[in-house]
Amino acid sequence: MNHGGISDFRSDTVTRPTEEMRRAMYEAEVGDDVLRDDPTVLKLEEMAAEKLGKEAALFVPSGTMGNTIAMKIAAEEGTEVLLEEKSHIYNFESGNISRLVGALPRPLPSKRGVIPLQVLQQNYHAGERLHIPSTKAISLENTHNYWGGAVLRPEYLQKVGEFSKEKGLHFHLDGARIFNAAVALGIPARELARPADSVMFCLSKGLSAPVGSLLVARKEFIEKALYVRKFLGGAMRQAGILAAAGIVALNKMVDRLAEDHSRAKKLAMGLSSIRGIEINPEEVETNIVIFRLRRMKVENFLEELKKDGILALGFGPSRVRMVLHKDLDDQDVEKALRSISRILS
Ligand code: TLP
Repeated sequence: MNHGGISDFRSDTVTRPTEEMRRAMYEAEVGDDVLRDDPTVLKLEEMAAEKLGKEAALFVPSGTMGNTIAMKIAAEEGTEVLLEEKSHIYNFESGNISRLVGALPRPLPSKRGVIPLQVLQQNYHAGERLHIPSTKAISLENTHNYWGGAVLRPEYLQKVGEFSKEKGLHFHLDGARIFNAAVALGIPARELARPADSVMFCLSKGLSAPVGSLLVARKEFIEKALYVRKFLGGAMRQAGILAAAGIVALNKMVDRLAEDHSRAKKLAMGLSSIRGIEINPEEVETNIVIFRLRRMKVENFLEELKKDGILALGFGPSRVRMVLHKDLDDQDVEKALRSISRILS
């Protein structure tokens, strides 16, 4: 089911709200969330905290803001944050760790989002020397966008959690797509969230709500987050209108993510048999499909695809990203495979 004949594979952020979301938005009971009396926002926050197994939650306008707030509280000027070199927070969030926190982001290599424990250990600085910033936080991403929706396992997260505790670090999880990870593993999202001190997740991606993300953590952390959200200009008034769609997203849109995952697999399998494309379908675990073009330039490829009513994103000099979501069905996948075969033949 595409919109206006266009099959939009650019991102799961393009999903339109469902009828039920629109109805819930229309009917939402609202208050003033800056005064903390919007009942729908409070209900969404309570649900989010419960689903992620944390004490409290805060509704924020975007994933970027949720991550930035977490970093602002977890680290401080002149300290350091360990993160993965291809992470969204490091590459695509306007340099906020440096600009707004004043901390040094230290990008570390990984195997598809998994930074070896030894690498974390080697890069941890206790700050005992005046000229070396002390490490305050670790941030990981689950699922990992750049690594094609790769899933971090609970056993690994547990080890990072233990390391963080031992060193007194804050462990933040950019869980923009944490429900995709949970559905792929067949476990509740709270099992992935447990080792982390804070988690940000998005309602506006595969869960299809129009706007919003949540930051979940302990109560004291979320109390501080309330101040930082205000300082960043992210406090909204009758935000219950938006939160209402988020409640529907959490109640109704999580289990269906499995459909996106199986379509992503189908697309990846199809792509792997097209000459001129490099992809390992085994690596596709969730809703993101990334492949390399062997000969054609990405811009020309995207241009040709567009002529067939298909949109995708360039993700680096020879990489293309296609993301599955609720507004794409089997026919869209078949149409894309036909078009790509034609373009590369
Ligand atoms: N990702 C967007 C683009 O920015 C690339 C997308 O289309 O995938 N963490 C992760 C892992 C993300 O993928 C994104 C958005 C964010 C954070 C930021 O969320 P927003 O866009 O709500 O600020």
